[in-house]
Amino acid sequence: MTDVPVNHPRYESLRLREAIVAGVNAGVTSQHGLIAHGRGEAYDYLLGEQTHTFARAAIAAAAHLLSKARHPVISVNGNVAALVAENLVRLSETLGAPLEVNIFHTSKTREEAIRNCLLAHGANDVLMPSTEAELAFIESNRRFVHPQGIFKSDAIFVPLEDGDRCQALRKMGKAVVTVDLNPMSRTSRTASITIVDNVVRALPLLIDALEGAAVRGGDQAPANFDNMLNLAAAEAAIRANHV
Ligand code: PTJ
Repeated sequence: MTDVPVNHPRYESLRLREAIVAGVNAGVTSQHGLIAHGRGEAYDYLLGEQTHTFARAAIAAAAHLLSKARHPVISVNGNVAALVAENLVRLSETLGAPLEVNIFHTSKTREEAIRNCLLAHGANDVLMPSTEAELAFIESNRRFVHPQGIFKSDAIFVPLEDGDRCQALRKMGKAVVTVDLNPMSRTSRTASITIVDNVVRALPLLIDALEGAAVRGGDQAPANFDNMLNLAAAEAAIRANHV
């Protein structure tokens, strides 16, 4: 960052703000993405800006679910492209899952910018939304998907999802793994597995969990993961610290 000293107490938070602003300036992130980021910041603050035990449990369950999926896909929007493009590419390689651009705020130009951002960070191929395949149960731009990607998938990793599409994907019988700092959001409550953590911290841990499982020659199913109980633990952590 240009003018913030590394020892500034809010350095990491300010670095992420700068990354999101850079994403907007590069045409990757929408202006609405700034507001969504601010909401995430607020929840992260309430969570003490750390990865909690409930997030680690969700990451272990997510690694298991995604590694067992027949056709996992990684859905990328403008916020995550700005924050974690390199790790999305690493996840795609580790999991052998395609990256697919899918955004809420309609813009062909931004879809292309997100694709280019992923290619610049080492992706070989990026699937794009198409009018050849549409998701059921949803009206927004996010219904347009790639026939060989999200449309065909049995499991989707979609950090910072919106509630409507999450519900639609679940109704279509697909498993959804999301990352959302708000344990009370509709997405959090609808997803199969919700990792309540900042995507910046959660993604490297998810990649580690998948790589660790590969080294061990197969992972073990985490015992009794229950998404709603896990979300209750996240909400309790917020209340214990701040009410
Ligand atoms: O690029 P687009 O058009 O697809 O737009 C992307 C956004 C994120 C703007 C869009 O999907 C949106 O409006 O999302 P929402 O409905 O505001 O939901 C965003 C959720 O992500 C909120 O619950 C935030 O708390 C959460 N969030 C924001 N930043 C982070 C986060 N969760 C994890 N890590 C973050 N860094």
